[in-house]
Amino acid sequence: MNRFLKVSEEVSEAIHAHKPVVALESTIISHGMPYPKNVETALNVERIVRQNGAVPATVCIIGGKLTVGASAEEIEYLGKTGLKVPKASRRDLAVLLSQGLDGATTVTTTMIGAHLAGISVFATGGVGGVHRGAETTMDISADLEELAKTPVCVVCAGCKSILDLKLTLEYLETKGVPVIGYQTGELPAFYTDKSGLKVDYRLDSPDEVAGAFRAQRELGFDGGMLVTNPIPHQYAMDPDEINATIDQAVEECRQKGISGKAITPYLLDRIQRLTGGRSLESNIQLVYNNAALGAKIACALCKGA
Ligand code: PSU
Ligand code: MN
Repeated sequence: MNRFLKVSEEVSEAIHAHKPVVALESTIISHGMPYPKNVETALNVERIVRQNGAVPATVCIIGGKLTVGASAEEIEYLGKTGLKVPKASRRDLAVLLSQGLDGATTVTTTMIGAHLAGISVFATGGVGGVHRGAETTMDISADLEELAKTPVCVVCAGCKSILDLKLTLEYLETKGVPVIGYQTGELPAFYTDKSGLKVDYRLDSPDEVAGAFRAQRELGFDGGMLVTNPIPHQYAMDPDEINATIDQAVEECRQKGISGKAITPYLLDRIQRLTGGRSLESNIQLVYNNAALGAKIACALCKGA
């Protein structure tokens, strides 16, 4: 096994027994939500994965180990330490691991950890994408490259409109990443279940998603798959309101000159404050919804294996 990888006993046993496992990320804990809601949410997400028949594996970097299956104490530490835990994308891994440091894994590095450990399904809230204005800033999340080259099925609630959703879909098409709408033909936009953009394919059951993922593996393709699962309607926000808030946050971000990896956490925090915490509640509910679907897909994959 890779000397930088640490897989918890429970997760390791489940993988070896071909039981369903769902990977979970830690940037959402340290950078995506305030303490203590972040810890409470992360522990609830693990519970929901279990209730749906799979073993949760929260991924993070602790003391120079890419940890797959964080303990409750580690989750508490990541949540409490918050922004002081470096947000770790692919380019950060070598230095953080060799220096024995900690890190919060993004979608990119959670996919890497999942794949190294042998986990095929990963559930989260939102993935990174092509930022608005990327034609001049070149700010395109490493998450899209990772989806192109690492064979993990990522379940999310679509992309936030802090991104250019149209360009994000174009980029994924170029990279050969299938974008699946779960029980919808429209790309969900995180806080809302509609974006006005079509997804490549609509699939209606965990079995169908598992079937597509299996086919991709049998074709010998390296890449992953993006399953977009709309926020349950009762938790969705009003599109006009949330889009106006996002526009305001993006404009403030631009005026303050915030750049690079600080952009996404800044915007998430601003949006949460501007909506008086209502967007946080939506965010939490959509993550729960994705955790349940991720577990069902992981179960379907095991059943057909
Ligand atoms: N989008 C969200 N919530 C998040 C993130 C994105 O709605 O927490 C996090 C994820 O960890 C994602 C990362 O992988 O931000 C993308 O950051 P960047 O845009 O810097 O690549
Ligand atoms: Mn970026």
